[in-house]
Amino acid sequence: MLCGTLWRNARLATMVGAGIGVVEDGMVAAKDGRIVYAGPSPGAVFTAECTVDLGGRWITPGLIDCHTHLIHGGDRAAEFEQRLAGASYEEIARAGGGIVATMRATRAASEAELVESALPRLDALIAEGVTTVEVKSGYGLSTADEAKSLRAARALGMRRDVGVTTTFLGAHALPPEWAGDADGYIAHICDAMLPAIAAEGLADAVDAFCEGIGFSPEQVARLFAAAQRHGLPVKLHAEQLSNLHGARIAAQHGALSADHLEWLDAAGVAAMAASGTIATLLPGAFYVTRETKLPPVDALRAAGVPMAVATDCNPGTSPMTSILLAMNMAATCFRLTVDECLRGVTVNAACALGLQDRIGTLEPGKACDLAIWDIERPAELIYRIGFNPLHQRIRNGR
Ligand code: DI6
Ligand code: FE
Repeated sequence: MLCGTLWRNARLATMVGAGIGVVEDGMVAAKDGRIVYAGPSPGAVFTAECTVDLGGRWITPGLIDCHTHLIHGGDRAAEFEQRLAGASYEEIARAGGGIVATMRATRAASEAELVESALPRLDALIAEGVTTVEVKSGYGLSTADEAKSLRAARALGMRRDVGVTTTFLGAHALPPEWAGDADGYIAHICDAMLPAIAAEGLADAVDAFCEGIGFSPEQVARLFAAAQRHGLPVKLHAEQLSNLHGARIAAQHGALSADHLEWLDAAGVAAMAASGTIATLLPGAFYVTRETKLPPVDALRAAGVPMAVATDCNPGTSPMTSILLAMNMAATCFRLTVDECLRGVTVNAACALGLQDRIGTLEPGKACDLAIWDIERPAELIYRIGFNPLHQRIRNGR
């Protein structure tokens, strides 16, 4: 069979089956941007236009960061200093800082400025082998500013060779114009913002922040019903700072993922297991907020809830642009295994975006998105801190 590129003499972590699907003497063949073979050498007989001998390097699927807030104006370094001096994240938020401070900076920025300021963050992820990134809005909090943010997110995918999926997070915080009327703001999102954003095709999913400083489960349920009327899948920031039983609402709506989950209880785990909702763990936010409550990883594992791992890159609780560090923190802080960390940024992250048919594993028919690593064993990707062993990143076979 004639193929475009053949990578041979490689070790593969295919992510197929349980574990990470190791193939010790493997090869990957690509044609027209897709994988046509990934498995043991010699496998099928290929004639390739280009053959690359990887000298025993490891190939994983291109990494997927399935939860980021890459698009935002400004930064919150001053709040970081306030927190170092003793203020809590919730105190700062209630005093008009936090998400609303970033909202002001985001509203003040043009679409082009939002793109330019996000590119260095995106480039940091790309440099670590990320080939797909999810980007949320949620710092505009008006129709025009949310649409601007989502257009900026889509533009990132045109400025760089990376897959971008967009998530509308209008229900991230209550903007000042709606102070005291969260129900009114949710109705406005359902009746005006979401229809406008859906009509322009700007969002691939809808998310909300279910929290005392965010929105109640009842409000989230109204939003999710509206999202489903527009045919959009849903995700939820749930049980991050307290247990409002948001994961149950997410599960009831067949959410792709529920994210954070430090305060998730047994009933929430069971609901997620029943609905097939992915648990996206965000150890960067756990670390930055100095959370001590651990997500119920043992219970999630026992219930068979697939776990994803992401950076949550945002200016407040996770100013982190390293997916490798997110894996390290998931292992060290949350006790995920090496295999769980790797599945968390590949196959399970693909599921959290509803893209499991296109990316996330090394399998024929999937996009040929690869990360090629200068390592001897996969654990090195997770064990080192601040070290990047990426040899090469391949997207769509190139
Ligand atoms: N949870 C978070 O950790 C981020 N958003 C959310 O809903 C924080 C966003 C911020 O502080 O800017
Ligand atoms: Fe987030």
